[in-house]
Amino acid sequence: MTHPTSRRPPLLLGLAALGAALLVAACGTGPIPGQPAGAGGTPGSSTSTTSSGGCTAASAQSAVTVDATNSLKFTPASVCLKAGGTITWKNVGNIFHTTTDDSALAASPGDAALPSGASSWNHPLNPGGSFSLKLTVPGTYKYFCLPHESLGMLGQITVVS
Ligand SMILES: [Cu+2]
Repeated sequence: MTHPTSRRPPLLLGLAALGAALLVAACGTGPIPGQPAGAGGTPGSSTSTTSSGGCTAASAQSAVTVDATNSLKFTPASVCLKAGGTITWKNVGNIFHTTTDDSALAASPGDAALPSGASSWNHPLNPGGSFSLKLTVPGTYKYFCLPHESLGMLGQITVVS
């Protein structure tokens, strides 16, 4: 033995590592090393993050509902809407939120986006409250929650005609 101080058998080290891995897996909500944040979503929703890929006239809905939650998320974070359709935000928790698409109010300019010709909005979502908006201009809308923008409470709407 050239290292008399390291007397712990390798098997125990392996078991300890496995136990730690199981604890991480059981926890579930924490970020997983090696995966980008937000990659823990449901399978099949991977195409709906940034591009409009997957949102076509055939797949677009004429009415969608997005929940604003106590986890400081819009759920679903990305929706596909027919031009002239209606999006409704619902505050399903007990924390005040807003739905806001106005680059003048965004801390990060990239968190707000509007197709040209579309109007900005900024509307409060009180606990239990809701707000509906009809979107007629096709394109990509990026909106956020005013108090929680920096915490990643962001959403996207793709409108197709
Ligand atoms: Cu919020």
